[in-house]
Amino acid sequence: MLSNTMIAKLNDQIRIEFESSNIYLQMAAWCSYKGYEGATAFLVAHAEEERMHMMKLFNYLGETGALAVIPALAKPEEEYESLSKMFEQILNHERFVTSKINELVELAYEEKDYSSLNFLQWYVAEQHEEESLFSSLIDKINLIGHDGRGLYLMDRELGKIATTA
Ligand code: OFO
Repeated sequence: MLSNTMIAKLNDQIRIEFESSNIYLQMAAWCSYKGYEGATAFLVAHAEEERMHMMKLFNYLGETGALAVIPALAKPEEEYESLSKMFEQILNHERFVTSKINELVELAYEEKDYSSLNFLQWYVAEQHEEESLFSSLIDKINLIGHDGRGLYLMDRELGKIATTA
């Protein structure tokens, strides 16, 4: 059985994953509007992944006899300065998500809640993967360059990742 604090924090994480999904979907809309087809496909797929992260929490709360609460969500930004700035924003957002997962892990330790500790390991691994993916994408953008050709190559690369993922 989960503590009330754990239930509240897991529900808050539902909100964070949901909002992440919406942020990436809005970014995908901006990319589509700007003609970045590869980035659009990549971000749509990533928005779906975040929804799956949210559903895992929703299911875990249900399985443990707790009530999952579907929250009101913040509206994402609509305008972005550039593709490279957008990826920097994504990396910062993922770092924020990692800090929230770490808080959950700390709480599970404090409460000797081994079930949640085990459940959260998946998120720890996932955050490690996501931070490393986005920082390598930023490195690539900086390497390829920010001019038209560089953006074209980067967009193509993102499209490839979206189809192979
Ligand atoms: Fe991209 O973060 Fe979910 O967990």
